[in-house]
Amino acid sequence: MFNKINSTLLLFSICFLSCKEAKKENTIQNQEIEISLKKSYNGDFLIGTALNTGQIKEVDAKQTTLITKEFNAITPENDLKWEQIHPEKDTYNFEVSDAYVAFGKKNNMHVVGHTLLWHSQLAPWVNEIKNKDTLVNQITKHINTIAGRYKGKIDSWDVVNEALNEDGTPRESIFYKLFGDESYLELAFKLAAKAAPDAELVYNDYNLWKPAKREGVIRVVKNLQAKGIKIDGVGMQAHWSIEGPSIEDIENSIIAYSDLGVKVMFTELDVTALPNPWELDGAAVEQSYERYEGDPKMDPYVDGLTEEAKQKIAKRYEDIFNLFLKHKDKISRVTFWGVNDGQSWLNDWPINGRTNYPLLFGRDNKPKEVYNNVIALKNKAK
Ligand code: 9MR
Repeated sequence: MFNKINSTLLLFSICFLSCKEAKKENTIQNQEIEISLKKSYNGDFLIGTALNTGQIKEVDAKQTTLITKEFNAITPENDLKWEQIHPEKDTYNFEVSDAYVAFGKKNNMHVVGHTLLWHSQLAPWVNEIKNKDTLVNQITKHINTIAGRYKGKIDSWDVVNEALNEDGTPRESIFYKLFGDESYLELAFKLAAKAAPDAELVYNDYNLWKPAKREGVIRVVKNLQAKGIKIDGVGMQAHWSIEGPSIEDIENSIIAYSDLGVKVMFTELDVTALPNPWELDGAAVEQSYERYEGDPKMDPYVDGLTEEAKQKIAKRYEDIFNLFLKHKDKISRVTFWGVNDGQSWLNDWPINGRTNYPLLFGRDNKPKEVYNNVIALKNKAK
């Protein structure tokens, strides 16, 4: 009797242990076969995305799952810009920015702050400032308050955004005009370094592949370095199309910036396949082309991309990611400007109300074919 009980117990424990082992093995296998961008590019560079307010507030569970599965870095698309976070002289809106930072921390993500100083989307009251001293005071308060609040929480700050013209000369922003020179950049980087000593500090701009604009960035970075002011990276926004810029121009900029001893980040990647008013150049949001609204020639893929267009986008993304992989020692992050095609600013710029397909996830939040192309590059490289 005793022996019978004993052997039943033994049988039961063997079964229990082997079931447990099998379950463990299954979980490991599942983890291994769960494909994602962040896992595929793990060890190369971070893979980021820009979140809109709804995504920060987690209003759509499907999108939240997609964001946390695929990405390990986030940027707020609009909610930390001056007009949003500091709309009146003594009023700050921290509700969404706090939620944004908490979302990043909860999901162990690299949290980017975008942006401390930008001439665009500036609160109207700042544009009314008429003298340098007042502007210095207000910039100081703004940076100390915001960078200070998220000290140790925001990992990387776009300290200054879009300070240069296309030919590399200083943009005549309110900051430049009242300071009389580019020294406002020195102030901004100094303040950010003090308020958020552990954060990575970045100069961010579009069209940084352009040789002339590249020279402007080199001037800005060298000037800060010569004065002993901390700058850690150059953010190349990367609002590109299937036609350009050339891989060679992008590569030359990666090398030039890296040669300055700073990291390179691709901070706002998207690829448009729509025809654009051909005189259009760059990503300055002030440009608008109302006369093309509703023109079907300018909006050819309302019912979906053609096979040819899909292939062009896939090829372009492959070329871009092959370049990124070639220079992965210089690149710390690649961030897409949005999670899915439906959210992209490129549906409304430079022409309102178009149907664009610039990202790796569709309007249904499902990965598109181009997603597989980007992942496959890594499998090839292994
Ligand atoms: O994607 C952003 C869009 O929702 C805003 O309407 C727009 C307003 O300025 O800004 C867009 O993001 C910009 C980013 O902050 C800086 N680089 C260019 C981006 C596209 O315009």
